[in-house]
Amino acid sequence: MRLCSNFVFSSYFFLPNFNNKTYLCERKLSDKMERTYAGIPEEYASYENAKVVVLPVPYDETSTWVKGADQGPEAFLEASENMEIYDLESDSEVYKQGVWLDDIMDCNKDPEQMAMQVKAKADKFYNDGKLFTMIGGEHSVSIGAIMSTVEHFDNLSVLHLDAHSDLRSEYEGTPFSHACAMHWASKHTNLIQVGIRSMDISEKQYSKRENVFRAEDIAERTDDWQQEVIDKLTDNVYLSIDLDYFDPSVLPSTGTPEPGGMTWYPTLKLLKKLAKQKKIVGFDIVELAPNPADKSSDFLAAKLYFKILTYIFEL
Ligand SMILES: [Mn+2]
Repeated sequence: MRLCSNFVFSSYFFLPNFNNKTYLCERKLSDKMERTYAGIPEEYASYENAKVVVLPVPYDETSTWVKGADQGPEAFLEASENMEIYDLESDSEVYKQGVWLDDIMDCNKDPEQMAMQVKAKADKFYNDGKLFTMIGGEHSVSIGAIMSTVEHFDNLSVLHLDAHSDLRSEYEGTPFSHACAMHWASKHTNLIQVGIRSMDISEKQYSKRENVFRAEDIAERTDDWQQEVIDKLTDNVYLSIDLDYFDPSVLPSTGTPEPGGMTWYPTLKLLKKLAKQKKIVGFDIVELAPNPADKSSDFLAAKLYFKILTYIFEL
């Protein structure tokens, strides 16, 4: 059980010289405690009672430019532990639905083997009736999750938020690369992409223009473009969010930032509509590459996750 409140822990986090005793106390106690998502009380964190499972997958083997997505899950968990877990918008505390935190995955280095590890985990969670959620890691972690989701839910759509279309059939010798994250989904699901503003010409053959909401088409629209996205989806939806979907001014800490991206509130509006009108059966948030000098991206990822859970269960 957590013995010190989130607020005390926050004091340590933001003000390291505020109270050195508190710091020492937290470190010592946390060694003995079972870690829970966002530091929630154990009564809401057991597997049996949890409606939600969160799988941290710190895989970063196929990324090509800025490395660091392997640090994403830890930064996400740390930010979550320092976040207020009451939601103002819905006047709710969604964690009381039960959130179980799996161990940080010990990933096989081979991308196909890693995908199969993720698939086996997702299979188990779906069989146990859980909402499957995952924190990356680079985007290749989504491939195994989507393969599993297709086996468990009929007529699946994948809603893919990203700067990049990720549709290559293979990259550097493997179809399980981050650059191919959505190729399999494009063949086996109804894939709808939002925020796209970069692709290779080789991906064009796999991209259906009518299923892509490019950033340049929507970023500055103030009408209800979100509903147009929802109307393209079938009832069961797996949501995959590459954080580089956001503009770098909103979220800078990611492996391949692209200018001209999306902002916070229009995205929340999309996610709220999605949760209200469709069944989100699982989701992932990937490509957080934390920068120790700027925690804002870690907090955005943590808050985004919390908001999605809130929209699924509390609206
Ligand atoms: Mn991307």
